[in-house]
Amino acid sequence: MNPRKRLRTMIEQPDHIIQAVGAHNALGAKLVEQNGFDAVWASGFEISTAHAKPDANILTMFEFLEAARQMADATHLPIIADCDTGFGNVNNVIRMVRDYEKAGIAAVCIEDKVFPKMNSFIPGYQSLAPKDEFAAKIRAAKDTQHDPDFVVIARVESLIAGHGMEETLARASAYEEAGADLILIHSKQKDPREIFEFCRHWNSNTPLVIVPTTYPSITLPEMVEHNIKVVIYANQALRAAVKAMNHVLSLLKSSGSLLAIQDDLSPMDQLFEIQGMKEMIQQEERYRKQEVR
Ligand code: SPV
Ligand code: MG
Repeated sequence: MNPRKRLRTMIEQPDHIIQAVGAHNALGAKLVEQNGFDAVWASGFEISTAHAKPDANILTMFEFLEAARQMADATHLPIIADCDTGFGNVNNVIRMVRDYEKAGIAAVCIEDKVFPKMNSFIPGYQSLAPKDEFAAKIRAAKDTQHDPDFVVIARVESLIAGHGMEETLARASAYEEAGADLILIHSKQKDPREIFEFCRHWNSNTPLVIVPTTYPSITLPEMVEHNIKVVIYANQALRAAVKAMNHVLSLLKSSGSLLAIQDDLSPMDQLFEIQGMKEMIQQEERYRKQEVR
């Protein structure tokens, strides 16, 4: 089954929570797949960090797309691409959907902030786009896609920007009406209470997506209870990698010896396995045999 169909099937499967994990390149995506998750989140935050650039639309669409394309190329998992605000207005969204669909991406997610967006956890810069303007972007995205299985996610930043529940629900409903396949409801609270409140008011069949970065206490049974369909663990793998790399680098610097860090390293064989080295050698041998004949 192709990744888009797989994502659609998982969305329609009752009582299954899709667990997506953030990545910024093929390696990250591959590890997400090897650890049994359902999908990869091509995270704007991760891709920006990997370029040592702020998560604020400093990178261009091409750079985000190229990272997502490499992830799709390296795994069989559906890639859910974080596309910020759609890289501009409706015209940019139309080009974006064409290009992401051609690259084999299963889903795109756009958020209702003004371009250039700012990472949701930086206070003071969270300006929302007018509701109708963003709904038009969702309509443009849905009108542009060719494959009916391609998924468009509308991300509501109204709670992040400090607007009330009423405004937040009105925005989510407008984006649903515009054709969004899923609604991502984002929060920066330290506990999931406002997310639960939103879920209780969400009397609709359009499934919900959450990103519980700031409220890690939420459990999978609580998500089932609140009808949440997709959970995105957006950046934990990268944050773990940065911590592990810093640990090894500081130990190496202070000790001046590779022996001090041996226990902290993945074996080389594991990296060859990620590369697909064995398969490459097997394929070369197959063709070499054909040459001899
Ligand atoms: C990302 O991973 O880029 C996201 C999620 O958009 S968040 O950083 O929580 O806004
Ligand atoms: Mg992002």
